Order: sequence, then structure tokens, then C-alpha cells
Amino acid sequence: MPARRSVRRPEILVYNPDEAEAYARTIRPPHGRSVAIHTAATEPEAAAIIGDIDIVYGWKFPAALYAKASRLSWHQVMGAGVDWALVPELPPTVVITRAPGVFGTWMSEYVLGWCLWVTQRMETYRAAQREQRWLGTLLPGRLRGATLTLVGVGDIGRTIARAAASVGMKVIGVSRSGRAVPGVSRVHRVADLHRALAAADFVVLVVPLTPKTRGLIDARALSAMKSSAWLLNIGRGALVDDPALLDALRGKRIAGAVLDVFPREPLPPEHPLWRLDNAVITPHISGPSTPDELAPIFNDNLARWLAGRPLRHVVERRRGY
Ligand code: OXD
Repeated sequence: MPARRSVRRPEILVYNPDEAEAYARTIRPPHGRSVAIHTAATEPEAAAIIGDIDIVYGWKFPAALYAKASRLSWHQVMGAGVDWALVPELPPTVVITRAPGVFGTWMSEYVLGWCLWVTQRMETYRAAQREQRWLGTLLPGRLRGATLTLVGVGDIGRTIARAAASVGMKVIGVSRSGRAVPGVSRVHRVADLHRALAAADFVVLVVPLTPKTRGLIDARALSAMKSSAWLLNIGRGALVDDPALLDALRGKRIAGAVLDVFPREPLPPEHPLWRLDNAVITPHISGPSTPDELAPIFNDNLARWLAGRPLRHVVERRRGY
């Protein structure tokens, strides 16, 4: 009897500290194809198996493990940003893919919610309520007619632009190319960043973290903003020069900042930002990843990978996104 040739099944590692099992349950290889699915929540768990793995589907995969990942050919990133995956340890043969189209709607609600928190003076009315005080002399502000400057007009920025325009805000953008974007009244090049900041009532940072954008919002950029303007950072903490932001907030040189991301997360308890009245701190929740929303992107690329076809949403390493 001829010996049966055993065909090795592709091995997938789902790496996520909290929800690896939930992501694993959404994996659907195409009909007739079989894959082996492993899960890991910690570096030691992943280290035990990474040598056999062809595909990582992961969030903040430990860079130190790439050295042992000799079979790895594709890493699908969970999450909006890919900066943590583009480390020097990443072998040049590994393709990284992003998950566009998922986070913009979450982040639009976050941005509009906090812009409304400002203009509707929610905190002030609630404080008056606690004192049984009828604050009828104070009117809310309006988002209609206010200017929102989006630093970054990729797929998330564009979704935010549509949401902001739907409530009558004027949207200005800043991008590398300065190319026109639908729904954005004017897109400035990065060289004109300060002009775009000066026009804003709200500045939203939604640009990827790359060597070119690190520290983009420095003391000069902050001083270009109106003293009545708010900064919302939903990109990466390191886009902003931390000491310069603290100075600007303490000196009331800007009205305030809504910050969802920080150079170090969790924000350490001793960090002075916690205690500033004009800083709102949220714990990196503006654009959550959920297994069900990422599944169509992963499964579509899995079918492509198994068929030897080009993957979608491939990150350009040189650009950093
Ligand atoms: C991220 C995310 O990439 O929260 O930071 O998705």
C-alpha cells in the first residue's frame, strides 16, 4: 500500500492578553481548508509555540519572539495602529496587515461625544444640579459652525470628518500630501500645520506614530492654537510633547485636552495630568477592537493567504502605516 503523504496544516497563533479565545472562535477558513488554531495570552505561552506558527493574529505581540518565529509569514494586527508591530526585530519576510474600516465609527462617536461635552457644558450643568442650582443664565455653545482640524485624514479621519460635518462643523485636514479629501473643506500639508491648528476650535490627532510624527504637537504647535481650543488625542501619546502639553494646560494657553492615549500606558498614578481640571483622561478606549468586527478582515485575508493570493491592507513598512 502506498504511504500517505501527510500535508502540514497551516498553524495560526491568536495572541491577545484578554480575548484570545474569543478571537480564535471567529476564525473561518474557506470551505475544504483546515488550519490549526492556537491561542496565547502571555509571552511565555506564545514562546512555547511560535517556532511552528505561520500566521499571527495578534495585539501587541512581543517583539522578542520574532527571533524564534522562523515559519512566520503574515501578522494580522488587531487594533488601529501598527507602530508596535513595526519593530527592528520584525523579519523583512513577514507581511503585516492592518484593519481599516473598523475603528472610524467608534472614534467618531468618541470625538463628537467629547466635543459635545465641551459645548453642552455637561459638567457645569451637572455640578449646578448637585447644588440644586437653576443655571438658566448660562447657554450651551454650538458645534454647528465650529472648526475641527483633523491631523490625519486616513480612513479613521475621514469617518470622523463625515460625522463632524453632519452636525454642521467645518472640517479642515492636515496630511503629508495635502491632497483634497471628500468631506474636508481644505487639506493642509504638514508644513502648514500651524495654520490649520490656528483655525481650530477642536484639534483631533488621528495620525499614525512614525519617526516623522513623533512630537509633532510641540510647544510651538500648541501656542499656534486658540486659547479657547481643545486638543483631542486619539492617535498615540508620543505625537505630543508631554511637558509642552502640561505647560499649555497649566498656563491655560489652550482650553483643555481630551486624551485617550499616552506615551506610557497605563498613565502612571503620579502623572500630573490626572490632577488637571482642564485635562480629560480616558484609558485608551476610543477605538476598541472586537472579535466580530475584525473577523471579516482576518478571514478574507486568510482565504487569500491559503490560496497564495496577495493580502489586502498590507502595511508599507517604510512609511510606517
Ligand atoms: C490602537 C487601538 O491601535 O486601540 O491603539 O486600536
